[in-house]
Amino acid sequence: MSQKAQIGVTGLAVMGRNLARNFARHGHTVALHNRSYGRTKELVEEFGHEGTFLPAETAEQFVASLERPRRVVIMVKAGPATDAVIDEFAPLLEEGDMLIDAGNAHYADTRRREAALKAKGLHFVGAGVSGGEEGALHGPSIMPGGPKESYEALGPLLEDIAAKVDGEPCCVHVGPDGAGHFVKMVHNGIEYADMQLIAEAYDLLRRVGGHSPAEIAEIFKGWNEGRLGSYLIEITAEVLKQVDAATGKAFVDVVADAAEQKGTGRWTVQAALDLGVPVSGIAESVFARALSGGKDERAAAAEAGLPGPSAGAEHSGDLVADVEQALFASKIVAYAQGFQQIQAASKEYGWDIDPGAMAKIWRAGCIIRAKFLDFIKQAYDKKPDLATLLVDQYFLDAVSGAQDAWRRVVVTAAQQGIPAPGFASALAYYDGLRAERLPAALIQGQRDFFGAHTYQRVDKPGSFHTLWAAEGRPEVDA
Ligand code: NBP
Repeated sequence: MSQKAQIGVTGLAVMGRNLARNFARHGHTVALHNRSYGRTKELVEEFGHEGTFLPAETAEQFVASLERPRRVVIMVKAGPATDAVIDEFAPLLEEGDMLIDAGNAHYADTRRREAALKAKGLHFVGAGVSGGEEGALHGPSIMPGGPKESYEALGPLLEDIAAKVDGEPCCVHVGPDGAGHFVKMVHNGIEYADMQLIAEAYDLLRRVGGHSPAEIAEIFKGWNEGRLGSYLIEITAEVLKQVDAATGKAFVDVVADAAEQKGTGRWTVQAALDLGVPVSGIAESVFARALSGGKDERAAAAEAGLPGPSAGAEHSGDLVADVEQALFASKIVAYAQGFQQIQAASKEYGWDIDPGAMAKIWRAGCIIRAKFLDFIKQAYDKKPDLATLLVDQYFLDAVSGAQDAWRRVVVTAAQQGIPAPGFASALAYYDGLRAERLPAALIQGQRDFFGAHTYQRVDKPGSFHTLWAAEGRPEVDA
């Protein structure tokens, strides 16, 4: 074969097909492969005119059509399929060649695969790709991990097809081994929190304010022009103004109220638990989806008639303005927690992730793209080791400016019996963070009482244990 491809894509379902087209539209020759040849054939028939594709029926033909170092993008169903593809291709590749897993793999799988392939002299790059099928075609946000040296040969191609902000690509080498997939996972976790907070804002505007979905769509449209400006706010307005053609009702009223999940939110919370990072905003959003899907429990509660508050107090304030403040402040908390998780993992695994660069590559192409990511980037540019985003001046001012309204909204939700776990837990996190003394001191006392777990004192160094059973006996150095 004379002509060689700069990059190849194996796995040509919706995501792989669109990524392949994106590479081709940017002038790269793209080798194509899929387990079943039908998808490969379809792609060439439908979109062959968009660029230069080299379709292959077998893995051997595909590998032979790639220039060296070979760059093989894997875009298959995450899990055993990825391992199957790696097992098929690795023996056909040579030292220095790259396998790039652009699917939604768990970062622990990516770490395992990277270590195994490194031993064979191959580069394995776990790359997070966000933006769904539209993003894959028109410019996703790309979060590649893997060996730094692989980025030299791979980075320019990925940057070519990535979304751009002021000409700057939304793609950067995140860090070694599983760093890219970890960051993509947290991105999805933050997305869960963002969506839950938006849903709570809608619910309060509807149930407390009595606004119709169409009116709330207009409110969100207005918010999208301000500091909340983001893709998720924009599409929320679109969803809320949608009318169901069959019934003439608001679309949101004909959709079953059980939110589904694919698992990346859950992974984020599981990883956060292991790292000991309180991502309460993400956790609440995962649990809220689980509660919404708890058919049996909800039916039992309805049957038992679990009572709400006897009299719902009026909201004291401008509800729309207050909810905007509560939404913005809670969103800041959720992002602060997500970034803290990234920093904790970076430290744990020695990834050396630049958090400001993550904010930068999320500004376009991905689901959580938002105006305020610019401020996150600036915060980390000013102070890369920022302990929490909440102490950066912009965010500190925003949250302190919002807090009275935020508290009013949480009070109203509690008094009227409307669940707002995202708003309430974000506020509790904020109050926990700023507390001079936490009741954790009492917990330490309890732990020492029942398990002799010892405690530290505020007035002198060392570990102490109180002889609880012997009344009046002094504490001892442990
Ligand atoms: P799917 O996740 O639906 O996977 C379908 C592809 O996997 C097909 O090409 C299929 O080949 C291939 N495949 C399977 Br299934 N088992 C295989 C095996 N044992 N060996 C080889 N190939 C196998 O495709 P998708 O929705 O395009 O998503 C691809 C990846 O991108 C996933 O990891 C997904 O999580 C991630 N992702 C998706 C989105 C999105 O919006 N959809 C967004 C971001 C990331 P076949 O044609 O022969 O059956």
